Amino acid sequence: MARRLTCPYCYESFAPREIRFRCNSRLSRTGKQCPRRRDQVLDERMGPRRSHDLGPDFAAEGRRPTAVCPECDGETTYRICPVCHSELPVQFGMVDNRLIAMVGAKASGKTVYMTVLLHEVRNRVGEAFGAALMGLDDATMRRYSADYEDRLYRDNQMFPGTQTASTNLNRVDPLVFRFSLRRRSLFGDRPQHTVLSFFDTAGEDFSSRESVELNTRYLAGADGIILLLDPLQMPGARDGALPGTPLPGTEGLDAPMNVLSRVTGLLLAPRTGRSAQKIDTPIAVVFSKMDAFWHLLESSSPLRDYAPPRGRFDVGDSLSVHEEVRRLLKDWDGVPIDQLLENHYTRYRYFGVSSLGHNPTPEARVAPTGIQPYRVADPLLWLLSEFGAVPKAGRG
Ligand SMILES: Nc1nc2c(ncn2[C@@H]2O[C@H](COP(=O)(O)OP(=O)(O)OP(=O)(O)O)[C@@H](O)[C@H]2O)c(=O)[nH]1
Ligand SMILES: [Mg+2]
Ligand SMILES: [Zn+2]
Ligand SMILES: [Zn+2]
Repeated sequence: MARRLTCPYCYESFAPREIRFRCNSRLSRTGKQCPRRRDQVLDERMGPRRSHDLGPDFAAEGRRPTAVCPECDGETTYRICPVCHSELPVQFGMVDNRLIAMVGAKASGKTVYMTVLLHEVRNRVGEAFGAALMGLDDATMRRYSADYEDRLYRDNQMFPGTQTASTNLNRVDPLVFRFSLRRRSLFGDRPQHTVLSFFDTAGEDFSSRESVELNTRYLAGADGIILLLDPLQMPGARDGALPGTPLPGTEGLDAPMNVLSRVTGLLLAPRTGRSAQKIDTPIAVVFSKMDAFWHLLESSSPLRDYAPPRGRFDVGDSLSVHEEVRRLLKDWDGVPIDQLLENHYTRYRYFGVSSLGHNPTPEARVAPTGIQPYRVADPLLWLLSEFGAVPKAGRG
């Protein structure tokens, strides 16, 4: 089968030659100029937010970096997705394009985690790894700062529950970033780019039938999965949580085991006939809100320690966290989770993180001590190291 590409905006896949172009609407050599207009397809798929006045789109040989507009004879470098008409990243199809799906039950901490993770990668982690993270398009930049970063870091507020995506089944609106790492090689310093696409799902999207189709596409197209599980939603763990921890109500909530089963079902479904085979998409199984459990851990626990800040993904450290979480799962009645992962996935790794480092206040604000993230970047760095986009250190 020919190589297929997956759009980081709509998660539909297509052959490289199917890529379309958009006229740049400038005055061409022959003195013609295409008028700007709204793009109906983009409107429909991505919402009117992304579709202001744009040049017309047309088909041409999608494997080439440029094409000539049939209406005005102008040459354009804007390549667009044939399905949703989003502008594709420069060198799309030539640089690594990695879609990372983030899923988890309602109130498991996905929105807070994504906000803190991206903030950390743009700042502290980026510095340690010599990496940069840039929004790939204006909408991502605007939305990340207005809807996420400002709310948490400037206004110190938690988020309302994320809106379900199922109001428009075709519409996904992920945040798309370019992760660039300077890599030293025999040929000198050269940046290596990876496109990362994050889709902040609403927890209930994994329990309602209507949105299963959308999520199947989303998960099937992903190169890596971050599954966020909330120990406060596990009966065996809840009781041990730090006194004063706000416990998510159990009404309408889904136990982490059920969320994992459903995600696994979605990943196995399109693979009829091969169902005996394990899922090879790497899955980071991340336990959130670990600050509520620190008091139960010995001071020698790898979950009290920080990952060594070496600018490499430390394999030994990650494996000791993995084993520690597996041990905790036994205390938390979570052994079925471990068995399911073992039976169905070739690559899974456990993580324990705290996005905030503390409980929020009863008014749903950041604690006065501020945001003190713990190990939030480990899952992403593991996935990137599995893709070969971040160097590993140590065994493995
Ligand atoms: N103690 C502690 N609580 C956290 C942490 N992260 C999130 N929480 C709590 O979990 C609540 C839900 O977090 P969200 O990120 O909004 O959860 P979500 O998974 O996006 O929820 P939906 O959008 O409804 O699916 C927050 O309002 C906090 O009360 C953390 O690191 N530590
Ligand atoms: Mg949310
Ligand atoms: Zn034109
Ligand atoms: Zn698309």
